[in-house]
Amino acid sequence: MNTVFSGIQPSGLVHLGNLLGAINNWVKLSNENSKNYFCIVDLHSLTGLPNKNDLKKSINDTLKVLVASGINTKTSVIYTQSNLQEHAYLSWILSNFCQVGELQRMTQFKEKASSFGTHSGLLTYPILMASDILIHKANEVPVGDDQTQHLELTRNIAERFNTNYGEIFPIPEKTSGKSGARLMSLRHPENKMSKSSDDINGTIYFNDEKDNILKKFKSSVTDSENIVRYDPKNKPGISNLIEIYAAVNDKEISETEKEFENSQYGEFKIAVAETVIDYLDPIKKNFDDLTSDNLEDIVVSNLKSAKDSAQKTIIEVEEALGIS
Ligand code: AQP
Repeated sequence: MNTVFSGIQPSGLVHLGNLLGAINNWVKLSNENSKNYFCIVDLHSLTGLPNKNDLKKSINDTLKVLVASGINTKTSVIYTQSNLQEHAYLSWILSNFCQVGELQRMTQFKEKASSFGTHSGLLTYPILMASDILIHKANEVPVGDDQTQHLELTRNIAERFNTNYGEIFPIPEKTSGKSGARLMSLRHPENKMSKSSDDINGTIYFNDEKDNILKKFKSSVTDSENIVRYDPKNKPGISNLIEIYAAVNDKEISETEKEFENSQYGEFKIAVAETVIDYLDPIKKNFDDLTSDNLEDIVVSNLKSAKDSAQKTIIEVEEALGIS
C-alpha cells in the first residue's frame, strides 16, 4: 500500500487541466489504494495575495469539486491545509535542508515572480510543498507535469534530512495518468491551461455551460493542415485536443488519431467538446447536490485523520532533531 498525497490551490475555479492532470487520477487512486491525502493548499494560494471573499469561496468550491468528482472518501482524507498547522511548522524545519539557489532556479518562481512582484513566499513555496508531501510520509504524488521540478526538490530535501538525522522520510515518486498531464490553453496552446490565465476562452472551467464549452472548443486555435495528428511541437493546438479526448476517454493518443483519421478539424472539435460536456456533467450535478451538512461531516472527520497522521510525523522529526 502506498501513501498518496496531492494538493490543489484554491486560486480560482477548478479547470479541465486540474481535473484531467490531477483529480481524475486521484479518483482512480482512491479506488485502488487505501491511504490517500488530498489537500486544498490554501496557504500556497496566499502567494497571489487573493481577495478574502474570493479565497473563502474558492476554498469551499474546491472542496466541493473534490467530493463531487467521485474521490472515494472511505479511503481518502480531503482537508484544507491551513486547518493543519503542522504543514507550516515542518516547512520551517525543512527550509534548513534547501539552498536559496535551488529555489531561485524553479521555473514557476521565475514565471510568477515577474507577474506578482517578488516576495519571499513565492520563493519558499516549494519548501511548503515538500512539507505537504512529507508530513504524511507520502511515497506517491500524483500531479501534472508542471510540478515535476518541485517534486524533484522535495526528494532532495527528504534525502538531505535523512542523511543528517536518520531515515525518517520515504523518497516520494511522481505519478501521472497516461495522458492529460499537461493540458494547454485552447487559445494559446504554447501556455498551460491555468486558473489565472488572462484569456478565459482558453480554459474550460468545471462549471462552464454546455454552449460555452462548445463555443470554446469551436474557436480553439489549431493549424491549417486539417489532419488529426499528434505533433505537440509543430501542431500544439490539435495535439492538445487529442490529449484532452484521450484523457477523458482513457484512451491512447494513437487510438484517438486512428479514430479521427478521416475527420476534419471542425468535426473533431465538436467530438472533443461533446466528450468533455459528458465528462463534466455528473461532476456539476454532484456539485450542485452537495449540501453544507454533507460537507461539514467530511471536513470534521477528515481533519482528525489528517491531524493524527501529521502529529505522528512531527513527533518522529522532533525526536530525530533533538527538539522534542
Ligand atoms: N494545465 C494543466 N494540465 C495538467 N495538469 C494541471 N494542473 C494544473 N494545471 C494543469 C495540475 O493540477 C493540480 C493542481 O494544480 P494547482 O491548482 O495547485 O496549481 P497550478 O499548477 O498552479 O494550477 P493553475 O490552474 O495553473 O493555477 P494558477 O493559475 O493559480 O497557477 C496539480 O497537480 C497540477 O499539476
